[in-house]
Amino acid sequence: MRAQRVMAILVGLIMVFANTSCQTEKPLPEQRFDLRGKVLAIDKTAGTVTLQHEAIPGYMAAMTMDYPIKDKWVFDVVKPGQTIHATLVVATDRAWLEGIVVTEESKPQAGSPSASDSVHPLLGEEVPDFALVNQDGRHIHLHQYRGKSLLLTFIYTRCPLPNYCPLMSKNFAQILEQSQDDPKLAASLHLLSISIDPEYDKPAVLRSYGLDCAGKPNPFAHWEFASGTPEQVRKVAEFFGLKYWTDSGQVVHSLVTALIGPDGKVVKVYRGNDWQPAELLADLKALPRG
Ligand SMILES: [Cu+2]
Repeated sequence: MRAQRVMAILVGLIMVFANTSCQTEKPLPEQRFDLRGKVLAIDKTAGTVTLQHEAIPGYMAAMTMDYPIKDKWVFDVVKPGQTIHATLVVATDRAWLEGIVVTEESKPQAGSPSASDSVHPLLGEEVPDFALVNQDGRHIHLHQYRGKSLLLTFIYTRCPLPNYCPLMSKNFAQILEQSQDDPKLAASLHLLSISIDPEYDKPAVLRSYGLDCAGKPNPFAHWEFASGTPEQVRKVAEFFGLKYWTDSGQVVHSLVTALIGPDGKVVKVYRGNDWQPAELLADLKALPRG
């Protein structure tokens, strides 16, 4: 079930709407799109529905992802297997569904999708010495951060959905900023955003994206942005259980953020986009300082 959920938190992009800055504060007008799709799962606690939906021409490819829903009644009415029609609302910092109408009841199906994906990595598992290339074109490898608390996440600079990659970068910016209140914590913390679009996110692109996010005066001292060869990125992503692929030129992906302790072992994995910077800061503070 968990693996299904992870699989389900998928996002697409189109460059026209790309909001590449993680510091954008200007509210954009809400955009509304008609959306039709099949409900794969419902999570009443999280307030989300996993929808396998058709393409939104000019905006988003057909894909499967979790959408927040504000109307509580939906969770008592909508069932997996139904086809629904809804309005996708995309605002500055979030997206959700409203105006939901069930258009077709579920049909019995022969065989069900398997949830055979195992959840990686295991807590306490040692992170291999993955090699990547940072925003300065320098080769880096993960063991070089041993002795520090390493917080890593996966993004790509052209991601258009405000509550996916741009939110991860905003959260990271907030964590970095708030860590400054505790000089010991700040000194022992390193952030790493890994691009899953290495063909486009070359060092120069990551550098300019990172300058927007990481602040001054020494932007990359505690927060680096990395990609590498597609194979290098794939290996890291696989280890952390991140799913991504390209569909009609768009990157479809799940979200995974991981905290690695000073000993190089996985402390905690935060999936999806509903974790809060405060929660992560608390976890960081509880770690032994290397
Ligand atoms: Cu994204």
